[in-house]
Amino acid sequence: MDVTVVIPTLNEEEAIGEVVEGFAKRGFRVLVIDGNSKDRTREIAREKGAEVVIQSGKGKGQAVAEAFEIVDSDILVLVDGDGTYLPEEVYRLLEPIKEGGADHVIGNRFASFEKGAFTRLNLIGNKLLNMFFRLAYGVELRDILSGYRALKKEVYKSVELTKPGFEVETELTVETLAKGFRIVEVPITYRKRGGKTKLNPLRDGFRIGKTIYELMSRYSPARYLYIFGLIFIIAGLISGAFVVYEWFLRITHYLLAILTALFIITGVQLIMFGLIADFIFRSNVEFRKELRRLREAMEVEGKGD
Ligand SMILES: Nc1nc2c(ncn2[C@@H]2O[C@H](COP(=O)(O)OP(=O)(O)OP(=O)(O)O)[C@@H](O)[C@H]2O)c(=O)[nH]1
Ligand SMILES: [Mg+2]
Repeated sequence: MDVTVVIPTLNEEEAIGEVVEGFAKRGFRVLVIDGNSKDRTREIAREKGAEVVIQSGKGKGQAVAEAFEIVDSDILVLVDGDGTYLPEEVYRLLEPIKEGGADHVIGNRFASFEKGAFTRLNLIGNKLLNMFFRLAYGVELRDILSGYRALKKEVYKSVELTKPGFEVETELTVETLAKGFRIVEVPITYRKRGGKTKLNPLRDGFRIGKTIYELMSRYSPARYLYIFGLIFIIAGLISGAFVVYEWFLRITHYLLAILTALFIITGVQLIMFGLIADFIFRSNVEFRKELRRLREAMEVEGKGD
């Protein structure tokens, strides 16, 4: 299968040579998408055999989105240029796709990471964001922010990336799930970084958390409705309890009683709409999956002729 390795870089002269070489000598085509580095990153990358493109906009997310347009291989491997991931482990990521068991493979860094590869803040932040993700989406993934991934052409050509920066991994994960593709995680090694980080843990961590929340509407639009429905019902229960309590004291609140009924009816309705929205959305995802399976089966048959 034809594979292109995409490496987004911004001032990574310390590590980029080793990374490009690691993939190039194993026969992979390498595309470096550079954010206008002020050091020798582009020169070194070219020397080691990469094709180098300067991104048209700003941020890792924009660079990745642009690379997805340029590349046309069966599989695209995405990896950072800071030397934290091992080129020789790329086969672990390719395997599940080749075997037909996955459309998008994530390298799970928590499997084995070098001391100092995560700062303490990054480790806690990563764990928290993954936990939040599992809670919000109900999908059992351990390392959604990993920078080492393999994607089938269908996936990288159909995901819609709108975020410019470090929200890109979150968006990639959510879009893959929302479009009905299968994600698999495989254990990989994570090494300590050479060169300076481009990540601002607090600012970017916050943005990623916000993105996980915002994108819930793409994957499970109903969850918003559930939350609002629940708020209405709780408000209704509180005002209702008050009305009943006062009624026992022989004080009757007509208006508040009506309001209570409205709160609870509205809340229940919102939750019902949510259930319907969820049902429609999920059948849609199932439908896409089924269509894809059908198309694949037809392609296999077509090749047999
Ligand atoms: N093209 C491009 N690449 C970028 C940009 N910002 C960061 N990168 C690259 O994206 C990759 C990931 O960035 P890192 O700074 O390593 O972020 P991180 O891996 O989340 O954080 P660390 O754990 O500190 O390494 C690196 O190869 C960066 O050079 C950008 O604006 N444009
Ligand atoms: Mg890094």
